[in-house]
Amino acid sequence: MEATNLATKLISALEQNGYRGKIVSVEHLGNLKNDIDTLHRQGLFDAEFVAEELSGFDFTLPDGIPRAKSLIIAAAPQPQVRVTFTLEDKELPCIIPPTYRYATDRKIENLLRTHLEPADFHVQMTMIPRKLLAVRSGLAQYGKNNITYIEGLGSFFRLVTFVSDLPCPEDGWQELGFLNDCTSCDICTKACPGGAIGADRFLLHAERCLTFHNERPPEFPAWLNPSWHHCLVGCMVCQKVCPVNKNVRKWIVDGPTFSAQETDFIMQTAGQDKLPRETVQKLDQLDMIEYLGVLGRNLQALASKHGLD
Ligand code: B12
Ligand code: SF4
Ligand code: SF4
Repeated sequence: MEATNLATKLISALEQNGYRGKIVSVEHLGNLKNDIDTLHRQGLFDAEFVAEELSGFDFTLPDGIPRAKSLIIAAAPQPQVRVTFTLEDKELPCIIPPTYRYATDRKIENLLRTHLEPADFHVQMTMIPRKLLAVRSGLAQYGKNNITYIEGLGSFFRLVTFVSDLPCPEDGWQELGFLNDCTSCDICTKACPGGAIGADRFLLHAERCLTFHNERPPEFPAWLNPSWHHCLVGCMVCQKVCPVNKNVRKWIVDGPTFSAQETDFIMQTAGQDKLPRETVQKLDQLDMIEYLGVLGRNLQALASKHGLD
């Protein structure tokens, strides 16, 4: 099949499976790097953020795709998941925000492979700035809260990116765009508990974001009021208050319940090898294993808030 048709078919296949996607030329890898480097040179990033988050990006071409020609970005709609912990005999429901389900990354990768490999094309997942590519490719637009939005999905989707040797038929590279709705709105700015969405600049003050602190150990900084936490990890405030999310903000599915004994193990931050197999399976199913080191501390903050400690 001709590459142009295959690219069109690939985007349709993503849509038929409930995802959205775009393809741009691999030459834009340099543009993405340049966008990030420019902000870095302007001294707009906190040092801890640079060390922990920016260092995770890889702007080099993967060895596995020697004749790389395109970048593929895909969005997978995801709900909030409500999981229930048990403290003594009381239930503590906790929300896991959308986008913590890594499983969709592999599903999308498999879907792309199924279409590309018979035509001798290849894909490899890549860790590049995904919101930036989503907006530059025309897949999404920024909200003032720095999260990206897609028509019909609000901001409730996880982004994933790939490098491929599939030629890019046409390139819709765009200027950075943001939602029209944001021009006369500052609801998220006012609602953000840490003041991370500054009125002084568009770029998030990441070091003031609850997510930045509750995703990593060991202690919360002194300025962060533990009662602000309302999710197992992450934070939903700037997405829930946003009017553009009115049709998705109540999209919550129920996840597993953790018994009093399981909750106790997790709160003691027992290592994976010390947890019962069933508990590990439940956490794994939620893609929460990698957060095991912070779940106990976060649960403690939520328990205190609800008078359950
Ligand atoms: C680092 C990171 C974080 C950090 C920093 C967040 C940040 N804003 O950078 C922390 C830990 C704080 C964080 C928090 C969250 N994150 Co996060 N995070 C990432 C990660 C790994 C990289 C993000 C990144 O590129 N940062 C670097 C900055 C420079 O990029 P940027 O924000 O796009 O900045 C651009 C804009 O500011 C723009 N810009 C600058 N000036 C101007 C001016 C105008 C007018 C315009 C229009 C644009 C513009 O240019 C900048 C780039 O050059 C991505 C995964 C990935 N690989 O991309 C997930 C990701 C961005 N996170 C995600 C989510 C969902 C969250 C949380 C909601 C978590 C949660 N549910 O609890 C919060 C939201 C915080 C927020 N309001 O942004 C999703 C977003 C999905 C979506 N719908 O957009 C991603 C894509 C994960 C995924 N795989 O889906 N995250
Ligand atoms: S709350 Fe308002 S300003 Fe913030 S992202 Fe939504 S529409 Fe934009
Ligand atoms: S995720 Fe929470 S803390 Fe972070 S910017 Fe949004 S409202 Fe603020």
